[in-house]
Amino acid sequence: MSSEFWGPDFDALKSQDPEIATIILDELERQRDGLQLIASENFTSPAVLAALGSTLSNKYAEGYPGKRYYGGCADVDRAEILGIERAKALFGAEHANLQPHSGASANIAVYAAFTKPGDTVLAMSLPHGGHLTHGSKVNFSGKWFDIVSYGVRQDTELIDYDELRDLAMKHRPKMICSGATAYPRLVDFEKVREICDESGAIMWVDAAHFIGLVAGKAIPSPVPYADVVSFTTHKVLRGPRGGMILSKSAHAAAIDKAIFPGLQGGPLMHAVAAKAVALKEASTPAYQSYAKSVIANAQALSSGLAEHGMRSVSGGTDTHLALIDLQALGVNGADAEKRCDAAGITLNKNSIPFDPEAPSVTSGIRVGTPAVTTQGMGIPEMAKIAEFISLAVRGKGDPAEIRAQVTELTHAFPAYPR
Ligand code: DSN
Repeated sequence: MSSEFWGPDFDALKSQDPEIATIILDELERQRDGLQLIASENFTSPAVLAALGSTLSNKYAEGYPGKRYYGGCADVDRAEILGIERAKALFGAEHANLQPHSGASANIAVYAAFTKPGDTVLAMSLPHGGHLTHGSKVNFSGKWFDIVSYGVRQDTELIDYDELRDLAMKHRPKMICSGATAYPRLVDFEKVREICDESGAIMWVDAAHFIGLVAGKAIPSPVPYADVVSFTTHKVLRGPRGGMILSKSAHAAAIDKAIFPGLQGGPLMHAVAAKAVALKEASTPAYQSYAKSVIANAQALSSGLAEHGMRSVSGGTDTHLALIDLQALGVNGADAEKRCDAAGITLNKNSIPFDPEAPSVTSGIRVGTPAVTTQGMGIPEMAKIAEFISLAVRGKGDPAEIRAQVTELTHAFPAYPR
């Protein structure tokens, strides 16, 4: 073992490529100074960043531990084995694959493992909170598969499990996908399992958004119910950008083959190692307390916004995000996003269920608390953030003045201390 780490040398980057170095520093400043409320973002730890910036990036390792197509893989094998063992232990999973380069890659692998082009898949519609890979017409999933979509009820804005069951029995899909990107409530996995058993479908959960809350034992896990669970590692889970798949052992070979050689070549071993680091961090009591605070903060932010006339879709949240209906304010999502940006508040416009506006405009915004909770903010700060958002979205007050208050708040809770 070498005792010396050879890693990021920012001075070298500054002298060799000042243009890129400046961009990296500007982005760090943006992350530090502003409020980061994108529900799918977080601040990774220095340990995760060190693994990501390591010389493991140099190694080709097509295949799996002990079965590689290149020599010299003994060390990276150890990293991947550790990561797999940590994932299985943390989630109580029978099988884990840490190689997907992203959430979309993980999802493509799920389709490849369980379906053939033309098969019917039942998934949540994008306008009701789903994801591009759940059958959007502009995505491979919508082009290559016969996608039947389910959504939420108009009165409750909650998943309509009766509709889900009826569609499953009528269309007999090969696979049913649950999980979404803009659904603030818990999914009833037991019910979805029953529907899958009744209709003979594979149960696939895309847990990208909430897997970190599962890791932190803050919400129920889909793992005991699902045949396969795909997710990203960079959201609440706070790992590197990337994907992961858990499955029952009966599906292990199909999943592994779908990833390699089915879809990907060499795994990104620096990212695999960084995922292992994040899994270790997520196994601690400190992380469990973080996950609970993420939800408490999201609930406080949702209530705070409601006090300012911004209704949460479904009346609140059980998770890390809230979907806000701006129709009562007469401001669309695109304008709200721009106004917040000008005030140093980063969030995204988002369609709400039954949205009369186009996806490029929308009637809503989505806010999430993973990043601000990592910074150490709590309930009192959520009230302040709700006020800042209200001022910005309504176009009241000088954006520069709101931005100054935002910076004062974020400097009291530094993302990456100076
Ligand atoms: N793009 C992600 C999000 O923001 O929700 C989903 O993959």
